[in-house]
Order: sequence, then structure tokens, then C-alpha cells
Amino acid sequence: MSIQWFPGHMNVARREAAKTMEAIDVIVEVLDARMPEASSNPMITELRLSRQRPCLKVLNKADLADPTVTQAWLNVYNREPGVNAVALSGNRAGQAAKVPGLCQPLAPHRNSITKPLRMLIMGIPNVGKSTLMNTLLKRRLATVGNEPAVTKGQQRHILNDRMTLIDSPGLLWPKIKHPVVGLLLATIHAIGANAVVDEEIAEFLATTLRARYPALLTARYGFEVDGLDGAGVLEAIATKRGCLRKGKGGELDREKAARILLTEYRNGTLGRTSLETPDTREALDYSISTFN
Ligand SMILES: Nc1nc2c(ncn2[C@@H]2O[C@H](COP(=O)(O)OP(=O)(O)OP(=O)(O)O)[C@@H](O)[C@H]2O)c(=O)[nH]1
Ligand SMILES: [Mg+2]
Repeated sequence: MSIQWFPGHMNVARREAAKTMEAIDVIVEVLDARMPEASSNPMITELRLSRQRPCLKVLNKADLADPTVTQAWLNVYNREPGVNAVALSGNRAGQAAKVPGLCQPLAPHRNSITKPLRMLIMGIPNVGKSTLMNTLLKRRLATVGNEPAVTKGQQRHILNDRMTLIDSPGLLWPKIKHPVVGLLLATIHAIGANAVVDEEIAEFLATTLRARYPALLTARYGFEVDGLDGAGVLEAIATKRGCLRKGKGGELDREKAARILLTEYRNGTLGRTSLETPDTREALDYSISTFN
């Protein structure tokens, strides 16, 4: 099954973004540091390349990602022409403050009161765009929340007399080609809950964590993962946490275990993990190219 989620407001948001892009200087593309490529919207890349706008890629929520993998991604992105990349946590003032200084060299001619630097924050849902904007403005101007599609329209703000900032709604793309990308996006809650089944997403997450970070699962839940597959990991969590279905004679409640794993992964309780590396992405791209 492949996951698709493209609610109506995103079509409007896409058209609005294309128009706004004509009147801005730098795109601040917010990505999730735990899966920078999976969380990079090809539609945004296409728009920015066609308008020839430079881009600061912010690998956000770096506090939740594996630092070694994040560094590998920065090396990849910083080689791209017209792109600067940085890893940070947009909810921390000292880190967010780096953003304007990294955007400025991408549009050096825009640095005056008459020609302020105009930055447009873009990205998929729930990656932390509005949080970054609020932190930079030192005010809670935009609503934020740990669910996708909180922001529904663009918001423009003056950062200082030489810089402006626009927040925009999270954008997905109409057809997510590879099922793994849909699953990855669901684990970080970039896709609406109505489009996914928690148990399926949690089983995918358990399989990935089992392969890449088995010690974190053991440390958190207190069982050895040897010999377990994703479904086995979920059952072991259900057992350890006493998740039983009511009136079902002691049957394990896999759905409850799924929600525990997803919540603890999403809020970082499980530890710092990266579910995508430049190498796993290369393998995925290869399989996509042979798929189609
Ligand atoms: N751990 C961590 N959480 C963050 C960070 N930045 C944002 N968050 C959390 O991520 C969630 C989503 O943040 P938002 O700022 O609403 O995300 P958004 O990209 O504006 O989302 P939409 O408007 O729905 O597209 C919130 O629960 C934030 O508290 C960060 O750097 N680290
Ligand atoms: Mg928002």
C-alpha cells in the first residue's frame, strides 16, 4: 500500500508559493534532520530551480537526529550549487539565530532598507517552520502543534529593517512514488492521521529501528531484539507495557503498543535516530528508477 495525502488547501498553498517565490530572494527549506531527503518536497525543489532562487536547507530538529548521519547529509548538501545547509533546532533561540546570517550571502545584493533580504520559509508539514519563525521573531505569532497542516496560509513578518520573513503552510506533493518515503513521512507525523494506520507505521518504524538502532530499543523497553521482526518488537513492547485488549482474554493490544512506540520516537524519548542516510537514500533512488 502506498500512502498519499494531498488535502485541498495544499493545492492553493502550492499556487500561492509559486507566486510568492517571484518576490522573495532566498528560500529557507525546513527539513527533518532524521530524514532530510524523504522530507524534501520535489515540488519545492522544482519551483525554486525554475525561479532560480538560492536555498538554505535547514536540517531541523537536529536534537532528535543521529549527529554522525546529520554531518554526512550536510556534506552532501553543501556541495550543491546555490545551496547552504545547516543543522539546528529551530525551537532554540541561539541556534535559530544562525539562519539570517546564512541566508544573507546567498543574496548579497539584498542588504539595505530599500532592498531588504526577503526569506520564504517552506517545507512539508510538521517539520517546525512556524516554530523557527516564532523563535526568530522572539514572539509567538504563528500557531504551532505536533500534527500536520497547522498553518493554513502565508504570514509575512518584518525581522529587522533589512530582513523580512514569510511562513507558509506545509506542502506535500500529489503522488509519493515510493511506498518507503510515505512510511518515513508518516513516522514523523507529516501525514494526516486519517491517511494512515498507526499499526502499519509503527511496524515499519520498529523494523527500521531494529535494524539501525537495536540498542536504543533494548535500553528503552528492556528486551533483546535478536530474532524479532517489526511485528515481534511491537508485541514485545505490548507485553512489557502490559497492553492488553479489554475482554479479549489477555490478547495483546498491538494498536496501543504502536501508539507508544510512535509517540516515544516522535518526541525523542527513544533517543537520537536518523532513519535515512545518504547511502540508504541512494539505494532507494536506485530502486525508484528501476521501479518506474
Ligand atoms: N525536538 C524538536 N521539536 C521541534 C523543533 N522545532 C519544532 N518542533 C516541534 O515540532 C512540532 C511542529 O512544529 P510547527 O512549527 O507547528 O511545524 P510546521 O512546520 O509549522 O507545521 P505545519 O504548519 O503543520 O506545516 C511542534 O510540536 C514543535 O514543538 C526542534 O527543533 N526540535
Ligand atoms: Mg506551521
